[in-house]
Amino acid sequence: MGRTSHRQVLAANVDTACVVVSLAAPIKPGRIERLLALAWDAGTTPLIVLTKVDAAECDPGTAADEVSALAIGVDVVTVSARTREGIDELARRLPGTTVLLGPSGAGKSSLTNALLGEDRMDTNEVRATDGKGRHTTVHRELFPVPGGGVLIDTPGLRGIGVHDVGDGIEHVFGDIEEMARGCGFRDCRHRSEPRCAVQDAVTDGRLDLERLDRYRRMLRESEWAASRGDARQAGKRTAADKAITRDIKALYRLRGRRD
Ligand SMILES: Nc1nc2c(ncn2[C@@H]2O[C@H](COP(=O)(O)OP(=O)(O)OP(=O)(O)O)[C@@H](O)[C@H]2O)c(=O)[nH]1
Ligand SMILES: [Mg+2]
Ligand SMILES: [Zn+2]
Repeated sequence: MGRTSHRQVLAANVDTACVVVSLAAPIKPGRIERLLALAWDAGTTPLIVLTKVDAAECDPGTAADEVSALAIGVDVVTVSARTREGIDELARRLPGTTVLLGPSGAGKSSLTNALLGEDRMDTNEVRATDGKGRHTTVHRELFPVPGGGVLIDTPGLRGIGVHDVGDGIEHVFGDIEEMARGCGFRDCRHRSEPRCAVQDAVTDGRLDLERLDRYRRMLRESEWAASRGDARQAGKRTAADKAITRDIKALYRLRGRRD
């Protein structure tokens, strides 16, 4: 999926964006933060789904704590599509329209099948060499959920550009933005400026330096994108919003006839 179409999966009418993270692979904080920014920016409520707990590489509780620290104000649930651990609880949290986001091989389609209670989506083993997925799902697919609501499976997102996430950055890094209010300079870059409250937090261990680096990187990219003036992008978003709204309306009409 190209960068320009990310917003398409997250347009109007989506209530919950599940950020699907495999516990059978190393956790990539930057990717989680970008997906969260994308979800917030699109006006959805993100939920982190740690999946493949049956095949976890690390202690699931420790992983959940690590991910919670990146995802302030976001719930984290742990599941296995294989054993169905946590699936019913997850289903109860997704009453409206839900989209599954995450890299190829994370287990989005397996989760779709588990939530639907039947094998509707094809799935594929991740590559043995590097654990990457095979981009098995190539189109977005919408399904009515037995208990009500709509589930949207998506192709694995390849790269997420910052013009896709916009205001989401402030939301994801709300802790740092809050700290920054204490900086001596309004336009503090939190590098070597005097009276920098953010650097103070790093020094006394309240803030992870790597998280600060990721925040700075995203801000830089976003400023760069803004300086280019992405009017064309904004136009595409509108068209994409219309497309998904159409899909969802059609699905509800179908449900109405069936019920
Ligand atoms: N052990 C275990 N394996 C799982 C689980 N969920 C998915 N897998 C496996 O992970 C691999 C990838 O799963 P998919 O559901 O195809 O992943 P995807 O996110 O849909 O990938 P793309 O369609 O390529 O974006 C498959 O071999 C699944 O069987 C799980 O809960 N436990
Ligand atoms: Mg898939
Ligand atoms: Zn500062």
